[in-house]
Formats: sequence, C-alpha cells, structure tokens
Amino acid sequence: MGSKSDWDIMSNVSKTLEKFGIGSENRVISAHRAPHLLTEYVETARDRGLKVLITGAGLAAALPGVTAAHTPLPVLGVPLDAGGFGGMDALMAIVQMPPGVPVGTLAVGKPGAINAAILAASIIALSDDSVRARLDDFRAAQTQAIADTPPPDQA
Ligand code: RP5
Repeated sequence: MGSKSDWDIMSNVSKTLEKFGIGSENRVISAHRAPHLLTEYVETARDRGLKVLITGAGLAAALPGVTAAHTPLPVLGVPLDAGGFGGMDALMAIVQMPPGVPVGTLAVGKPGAINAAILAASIIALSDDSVRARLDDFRAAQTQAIADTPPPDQA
C-alpha cells in the first residue's frame, strides 16, 4: 500500500487471504515517496516466489500501475478514499492503464480489498489444490448463508 494510512482498509486483504491458507507480505511502499524501493521490491517479487501483487492506494494512486510496469505477475489494484473525491480519483487512476500493462481493478475501499484477496485466491487455486478446495468451501458456505426469504418482521 502507498501509506500506513491505507492499512485500516488494506488489512482486510491479509485477513481474507488467511481464510484460504494463503500467506502474504504486507508492505508500505509509496510510488511517489519511495520510488526506488518500489522498483527493487517489485522486480524481485517473482524470484522470491510471490504469485500475485495486491496494491492499494489513494489520491493519484500511481502504485498499482507502476507495480504492473515492473513485473509480469498479476497485479490487482484497490482504489482507496483518501479524501476529496470519495475514491473516484484513485479508481480512475488505477483502472485507466495503457494497453499492455494491465491492473485488475477492484471496487473502492473495503469491498475491493476483500475481493482482491478472493480474486488472488482464485488465481492461486488454478495451480494449488488446497486453495482450490478452500475456495470451493468458501463459495458453498456463502451460498448457504444467504436466506431465501427475508426475516419475518420485514416480510
Ligand atoms: C497515497 O496517498 C496513499 O496510498 C494514501 O492513500 C494517500 C495519502 O497518504 P498519506 O498522506 O496519508 O500518507 O499515496
């Protein structure tokens, strides 16, 4: 994430990944304030065994795009509301990548952070039977938890 101020939302990524038995590294590396550190981190990510990079940033939100520029790994981007435009600024910055350098862009804020982790689990599940089984269980439990009628006092 681009700032420690993003952690309140981005902590939902690692919490969700844990449900699928997926470990993660959590790092604050700003594309604007620490550009050289970002380059080093991203360029070594694949050789260190990382499979998916989940990025979250607000305001100009360069982090996801710059990350994608430095690696062929799948890069997911979570736009964050850091004030001003309700996260629309970050959403537009992250989703509008030039052809050839994709960022899988999620919803603004907590829903996006949770879905980024689930999408990463789906990618990892393609080559990991344990994660695949947990993902199937998660989807089944989610379906099971949906009531097919509203509570009596709202009917
Ligand atoms: C972005 O600027 C960060 O991702 C954060 O969302 C926003 C504000 O950062 P701080 O000023 O709180 O460090 O780079």
